[in-house]
Amino acid sequence: MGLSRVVLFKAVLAAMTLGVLSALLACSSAPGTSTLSSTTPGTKTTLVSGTVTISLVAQNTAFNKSTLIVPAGASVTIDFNNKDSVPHNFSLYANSSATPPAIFQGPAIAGPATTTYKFTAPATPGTYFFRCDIHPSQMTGSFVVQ
Ligand SMILES: [Cu+2]
Repeated sequence: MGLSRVVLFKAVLAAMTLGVLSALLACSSAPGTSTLSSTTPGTKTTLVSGTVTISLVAQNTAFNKSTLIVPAGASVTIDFNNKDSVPHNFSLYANSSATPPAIFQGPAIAGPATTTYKFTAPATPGTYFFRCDIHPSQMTGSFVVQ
């Protein structure tokens, strides 16, 4: 009961959002009253933001996340926090063979320090591979592009 109410509420919110956007884009004739009768519910996925920010911590020669998930082609920002005194970085490769050139290779930083890495996610969905190039056997993970 409670859950279904929440689901309904979210559905109404989504419908309202779509309704407003549809009204803005198409000058709908009845924008204020069409919250549950939007004609374009299927466009929802195209409204997902093309940017994503990920927090990634390096500590004790390990990343705090083993899987990162981003939309295809998204503008990715990684807020990188190296809590170790030794240098770490973040690099993205097509797969775990990590054959150069990297899709993205962030400059290594010695900690404790933070930096920001920005790059564009691959346009092709799939499971890619990230690692710290200084510790390629200890600091690795899956970078999933959806
Ligand atoms: Cu490292």
